[in-house]
Amino acid sequence: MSSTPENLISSAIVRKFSGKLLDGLKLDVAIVGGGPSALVAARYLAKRGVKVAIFERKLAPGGGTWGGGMLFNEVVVQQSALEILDEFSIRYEALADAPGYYTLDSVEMASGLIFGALQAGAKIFNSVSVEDIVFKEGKVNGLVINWTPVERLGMHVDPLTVISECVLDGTGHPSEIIRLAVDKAKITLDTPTGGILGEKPMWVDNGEASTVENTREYFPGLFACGMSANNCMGGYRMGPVFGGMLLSGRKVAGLIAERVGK
Ligand code: 48F
Repeated sequence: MSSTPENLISSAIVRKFSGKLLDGLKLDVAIVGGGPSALVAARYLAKRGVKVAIFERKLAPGGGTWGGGMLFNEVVVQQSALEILDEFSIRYEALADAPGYYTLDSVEMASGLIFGALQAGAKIFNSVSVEDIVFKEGKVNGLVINWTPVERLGMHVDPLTVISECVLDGTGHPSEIIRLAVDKAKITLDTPTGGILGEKPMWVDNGEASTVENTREYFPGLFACGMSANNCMGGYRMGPVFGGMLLSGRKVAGLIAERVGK
């Protein structure tokens, strides 16, 4: 029987996706979460020739970017982050009454960051939840993944694994991957207590600066960026200003690229 269009379309999707997933099972860097800091990290890593993929729980990557502030779909960035927006060709406008601050459309930012990461060569696996880490001989070696609908419906389905030289926790406020590593692998983090210090309340300028400062390696091979890094080190939250997130992503890309020798 000859192939029908229905059959050709379905087989093209299955073949292409299977190839992408097969290729994604062994990475230099596995990123968990597709928020703004992780998307920036993915682009800068991919541009340096690092094999990198993002695993994002939701259907749409972009994390907390889409909704702006309280669903008013505009966000604010500071001057120091403009060159990162330029790198992604995302447009912004100066605020005449607030020198040093710029506004931009949050939908353009989310879609621009996603597009920029993909165009640079990073892969994004959406609707995939990371439910555990691979931990061997005292080192974080990768991720344990499953479909988000499997997770949400509580289906009893075994996961698959992704092996990687480094793991980046970009899961935002809860630091899900670092939390898993502390709770299940009993690792000691490079923090004053050895554990997660926990995010502090809102203090915009302090939070913005500490997000970048706190972006680093917390255990050999395990890095954190964005709000996850701030949660690890007890930094303040900052709301809908995104310069710190963008700068955090660029910083962690540099640290990881050095770590994997690229
Ligand atoms: O929180 P999120 O946007 O990450 P971020 O880069 O940015 C924070 C800002 O959006 C905002 C802020 C700015 O001032 O405070 O909150 O730190 O995105 C985190 C992403 O990780 C996904 C989650 O769905 C979201 O898109 N995520 C979280 N846990 C998992 C996950 C998991 N276990 N597996 C896969 N994805």
